[in-house]
Amino acid sequence: MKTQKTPLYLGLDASTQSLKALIIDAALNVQSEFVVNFDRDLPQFATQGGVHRHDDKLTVTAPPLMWVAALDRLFDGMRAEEFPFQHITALSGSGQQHGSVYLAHGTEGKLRDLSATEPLHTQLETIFALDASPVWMDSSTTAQCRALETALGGAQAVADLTGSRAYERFTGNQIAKLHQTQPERYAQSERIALVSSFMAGLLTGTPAPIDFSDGSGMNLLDIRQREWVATALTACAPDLASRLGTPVPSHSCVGTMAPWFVQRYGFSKSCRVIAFSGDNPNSLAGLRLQEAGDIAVSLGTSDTVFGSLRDPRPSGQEGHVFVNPIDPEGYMAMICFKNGSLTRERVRDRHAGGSWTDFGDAFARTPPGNHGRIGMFFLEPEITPPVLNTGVFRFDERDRPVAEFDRDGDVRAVVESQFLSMRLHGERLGLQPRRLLATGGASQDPVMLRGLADVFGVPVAVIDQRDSAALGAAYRALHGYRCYAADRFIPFADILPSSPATHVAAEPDPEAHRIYNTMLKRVARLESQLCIKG
Ligand code: 5FX
Repeated sequence: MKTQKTPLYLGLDASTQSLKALIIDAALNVQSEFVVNFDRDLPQFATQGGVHRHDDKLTVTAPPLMWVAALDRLFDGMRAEEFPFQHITALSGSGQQHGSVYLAHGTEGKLRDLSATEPLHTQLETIFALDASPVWMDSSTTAQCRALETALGGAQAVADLTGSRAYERFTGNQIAKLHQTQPERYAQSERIALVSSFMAGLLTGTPAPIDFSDGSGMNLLDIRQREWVATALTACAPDLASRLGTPVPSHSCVGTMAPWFVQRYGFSKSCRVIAFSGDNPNSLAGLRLQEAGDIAVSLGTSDTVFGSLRDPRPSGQEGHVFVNPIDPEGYMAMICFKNGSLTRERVRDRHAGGSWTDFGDAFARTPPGNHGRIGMFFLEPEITPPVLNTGVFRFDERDRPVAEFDRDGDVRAVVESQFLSMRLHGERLGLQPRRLLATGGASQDPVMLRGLADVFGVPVAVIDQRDSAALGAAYRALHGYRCYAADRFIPFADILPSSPATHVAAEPDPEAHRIYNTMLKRVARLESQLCIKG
């Protein structure tokens, strides 16, 4: 490897399936990337897609020791390629959100007394009070969610305080379940970390604080006061505050690299570790969505909409508000839609012979507004809006249910209803788009770009940003380091100018947009009739 002498900034991404490192220089150029895939490279942990699915079909966990072994493997691989660790000025990271790591009494001593001749994972086998960490795919805590909502005065009350109603995967509910079902394990846990703060703690050699942004995915943090909600902690488990530690702003410097990394890999003793955060907050940083109104629409297997905002309106029904990872005064909203690309593909396969070109032709044969017809395709149980009964729900121009549309009508309906739903639920949380950045597999498709521009009434740019979480972590390493060096918060935009996506791929058609404004109210009404029916 060519020795790179300029200061480097490293972003680690501990995602569900892999651990990645992405390195940038001070001019924001990506210098190199390395990856360890859990299933392929660490077969001894026998994961599938990085997780273990349990027989009850609801419990999903990952072995936390695997994440330690992955760090050994990643850095060993980089050393084998003569990576210049000594030039890394600062490092930050990203973790899959919501997952929790239970550290037994005595962990701090073990982190302090590491021998540089041994890998981490053989020395840290015994630090875990629980060797199966619940992750974000777990949905086994419905009873704990209802109990939290009852304790705090209902779903809207939980959302007003913590940014989201009680969700099964959110960490507070996971902790409550552990305390109720395995109290001895809870008692053994001296610290409880998120995946993000756990990884940061390995690097600094001392348990690292949870950052405000990833901490917002726990149903425990007051997103306005930026402190734990005492009633939520008490409702989940006793003596929880000391186990969680004090949360910190996401740009905080949480330490320097522990001696083990300095001795074994040649990191500089002064290499700073900036607080790690969740993968979605890091993606927001990676796409540089610092301006309120810059909203990303990620069109993937599921669709996600997220963006920065100043005046959030958390909903007791859907979506999430997190503290913003790059603006300590701000917020980010995020909404997940389970019926994304796969659902569009199923309509394409049925009506366009599997061809996106034919799908596009069918879309173009019907006018915006589909002659007043609305069709909602919930081929998977939907998260937003919460609709459990799967199926296609078609309505005529007077909102009367109908069994079928013609093929062109179905094609237009799936695109329009999905994007109208995104706009509706985004607006409910306070997202007001100035422009959209489309990312993900389907974001280059002209049909999607036209639909997004017309439904939202704003220009749409396409941004092809793979590894946005790792890149965001590298950006935050650079930004956090500059804040640390200046001893004050420096606006992210002063260091990383706004999103690089400048090429507008679609401008809205005002006439089509007017039609969608009217349809939006009908979609809201029709959706609410379908919500949570099993
Ligand atoms: C967000 O709330 C989620 O649960 C997922 O996007 C995880 O963060 C994936 F890692």
